[in-house]
Amino acid sequence: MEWLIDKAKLRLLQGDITDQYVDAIVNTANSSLMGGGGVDGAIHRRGGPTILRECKRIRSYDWPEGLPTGKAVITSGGRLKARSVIHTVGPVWHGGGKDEARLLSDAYRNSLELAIKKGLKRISFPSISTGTYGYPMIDAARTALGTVKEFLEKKDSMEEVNFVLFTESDLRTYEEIAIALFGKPR
Ligand code: AR6
Repeated sequence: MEWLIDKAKLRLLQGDITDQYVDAIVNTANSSLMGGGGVDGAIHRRGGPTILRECKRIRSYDWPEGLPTGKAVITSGGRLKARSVIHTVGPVWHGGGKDEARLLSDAYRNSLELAIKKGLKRISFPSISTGTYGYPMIDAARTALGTVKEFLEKKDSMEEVNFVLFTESDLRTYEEIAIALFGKPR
């Protein structure tokens, strides 16, 4: 499904984020930036060792203590089809009372802001925090889509924002929330 928000296309797709041919894909990293499972594992596996090398450099120059939750950094895409990878850290779900929604929103907004700063116009997100970090899909979808909508209404240099959901049921959840927030798709 697809919507137009100001001048930008917002699309919901089912698939593997590492297949995306865009300016940047977003990685659901952890604060070590040293790789992991899920999206993070897939990106490093398919993107090759350059990405990890760049992450190590970012750790030693910019974030020696690790990348805080909600922040974002950028590396090249290595062997991926995507030109760059934006690494962000989503919150671990603790039941909703630990500022999770604000931190999740920060992860999306800071990723978009970094993309714009680097002149990148087409970006693909996975569903941040809804795997290993245990964030409930419905709540995550509401925050993810609401944050992107607000961002696109304020800034007009982004051309395309895709959400790549791994399963059909995750895609349906995002679609329901998107229809409630944006109205009928195009
Ligand atoms: N493409 C698209 N979506 C995917 C893919 C893929 N290749 N693989 C998994 N998903 P997760 P998190 C979905 O665990 O919850 C890592 O070990 C998955 O179904 O990747 O933010 C990091 O190093 C889920 O809905 O990220 C961190 O330690 C969503 O992507 C930690 O996990 C996110 O799942 C981050 O946990």
